[in-house]
Amino acid sequence: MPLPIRDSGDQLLPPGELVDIRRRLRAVADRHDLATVIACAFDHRTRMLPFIFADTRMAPAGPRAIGSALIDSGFAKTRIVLQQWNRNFQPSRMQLDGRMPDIFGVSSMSLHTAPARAMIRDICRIDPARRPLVIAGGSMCVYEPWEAFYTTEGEWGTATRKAAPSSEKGDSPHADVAVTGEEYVLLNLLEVLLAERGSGEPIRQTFLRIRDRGGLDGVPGLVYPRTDAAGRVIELVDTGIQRLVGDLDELPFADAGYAILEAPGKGATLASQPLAANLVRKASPIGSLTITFGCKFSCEYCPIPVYNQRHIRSKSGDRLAEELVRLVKAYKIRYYFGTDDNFLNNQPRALAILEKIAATDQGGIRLRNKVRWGTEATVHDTLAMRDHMDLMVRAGLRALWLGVEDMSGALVRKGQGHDRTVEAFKLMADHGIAPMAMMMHHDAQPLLSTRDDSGLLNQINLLRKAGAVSVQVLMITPSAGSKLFDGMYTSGQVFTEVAGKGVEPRMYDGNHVIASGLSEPWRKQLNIQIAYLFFYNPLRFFAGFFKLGSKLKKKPVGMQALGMVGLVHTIRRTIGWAGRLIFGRIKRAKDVPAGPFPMRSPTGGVAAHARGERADITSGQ
Ligand code: B12
Ligand code: SF4
Repeated sequence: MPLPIRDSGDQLLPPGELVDIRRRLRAVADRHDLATVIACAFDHRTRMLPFIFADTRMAPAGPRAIGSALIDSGFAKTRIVLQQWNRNFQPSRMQLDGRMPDIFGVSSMSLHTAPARAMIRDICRIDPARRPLVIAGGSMCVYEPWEAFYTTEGEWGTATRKAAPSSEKGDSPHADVAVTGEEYVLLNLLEVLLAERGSGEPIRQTFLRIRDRGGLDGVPGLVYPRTDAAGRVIELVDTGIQRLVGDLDELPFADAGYAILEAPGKGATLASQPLAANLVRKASPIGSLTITFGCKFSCEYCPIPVYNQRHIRSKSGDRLAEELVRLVKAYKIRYYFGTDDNFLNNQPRALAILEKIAATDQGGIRLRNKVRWGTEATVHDTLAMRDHMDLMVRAGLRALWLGVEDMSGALVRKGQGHDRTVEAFKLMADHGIAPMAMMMHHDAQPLLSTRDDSGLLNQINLLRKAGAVSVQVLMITPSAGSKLFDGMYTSGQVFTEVAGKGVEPRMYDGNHVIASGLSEPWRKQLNIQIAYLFFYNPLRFFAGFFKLGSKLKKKPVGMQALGMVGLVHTIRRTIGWAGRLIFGRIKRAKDVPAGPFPMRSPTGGVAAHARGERADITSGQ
């Protein structure tokens, strides 16, 4: 079920409010001297195609954004730890500025629920009187906030939904609060807490005091537990859907987040200093950059448009150019990935951004020579830019990941039919912009078709001829917050167990076939491997050398090399699953999974983030 939409006129924060709250917090920050550590959860078992390089070589934007917001609000003692780089980090042993931090934040995608829960379990080993305030956030909490409150290993999770005996549920170590939104929600929470924090009082105590008298109920975007005297969770209170910042120029600059990254390492604790500026580029050769949020399409399997309350939000060209100049100056990062859902959503805005970047020459930094970037867009919007390809190149844009899905239109129609997709790919390739195909395999799509081009391999062949530099093939998988989610469960497509092995959150990656109505779903698992092998192989790698003179230069060869390495990992990590699908018994879910605890709004009504029980769309607070 998609998230609810807030009432019209109440979906966005008042203009200027995100800037203002940071100013207000700066005025009190020194007095409170808070130390915060934000850890990004990462399950290393998810490392395979198509993200094998980007997943660890690009410091993620979410935790960096939260870190930047804290720094910009005056809380200088903030550190970001990425499990991508620090597998052994143990929050219960961390010290920042010689003490246990006041706040411990966990950022996680649903896919990384297992390590996120492990970190929460670990921090909860600290005596409650000394424990930092534990705040969970990221897309896991946006769509399934209950995951932060039930952390017993193997018992709950996006997929392994084996409910524990109800007498034990509440005893599970848990976060103090889940943030179901963005920077503003956290800052809003801090402002409420700091307004009442007694001198020297542990902030967790302030939190519990205010929480217990309902003082957090006016902060939309939180889910917190109500507990009994022994601290056991009884139910969850959901303060509603967040209000979004409408103008992304109000966000704090991204460079601050890079300055507080923990260096890659093997230790369980934190270093005395963050990663030095001159080493940032080595650890994160690709910089992820927020440019826009939202998408005008509404594909049934995608939660993004509703998450954004159907708004398309953007930074201005001026802001973006300044941000890039700062990043180049401070960290010399050359390659960037825009975290856009569809960068070309709004053509005038995209053109303004491109023109500004192409024209910027500031303090000796000529952006068009200094940065190379890529982002996501749709075939439809790319074709609409056909007269502006040169401008894209002048602005340093060198790759576009296009949601091709299934070009036959059997899955979705968003202007990505065969002819249009091929046209868009050729157009880009002719201009030296690498076309990167994102495909979605599904039950109705054959591996190969003889009569038409509906087969997976037929389509990959077309894309290859049209100049595709990379392909990704993901199996359609229920995505929390999408329209398709409930139906996939109630129609019995989603597996809970295969050959005695429970489906884990990390398998919701599109690489594992964990949902299919077919009696032989292993065919889909093998199709994905065959499709990758068809595209990434030594033959095409060597063929790439003959194309070095094309506008795409070394990109096809480079991507083939990466793709082959990625494919080895993909096969290694999914072949066992294919075996289970062939030989094992498949158990399927019957119902839409809801969380382990009752969840309600502050007034006792239906919770905005609850699943299953929401009869219609309700607004937040
Ligand atoms: C860039 C991106 C990637 C990159 C990430 C690379 C990197 N290292 O950064 C790549 C291409 C590798 C990738 C891969 C995948 N991705 Co991806 N990706 C995105 C995308 C487009 C942008 C993420 C981003 O940086 N956003 C910008 C930042 C600023 O926003 P944010 O991360 O949401 O963080 C904000 C809040 O969540 C919150 N927050 C975050 N952390 C914390 C922590 C605390 C303490 C608090 C208080 C708040 C908080 O505040 C932040 C600031 O506003 C999003 C869609 C989107 N628009 O968000 C999908 C998204 C994150 N991806 C998603 C998925 C499913 C995947 C894949 C599984 C592929 C797939 N099947 O689609 C793989 C997983 C790979 C892996 N092993 O991890 C889903 C996650 C859904 C979920 N329920 O968790 C998303 C949300 C897309 C969607 N379907 O809606 N992805
Ligand atoms: S075009 Fe992409 S971002 Fe937009 S709704 Fe469809 S899948 Fe989601």
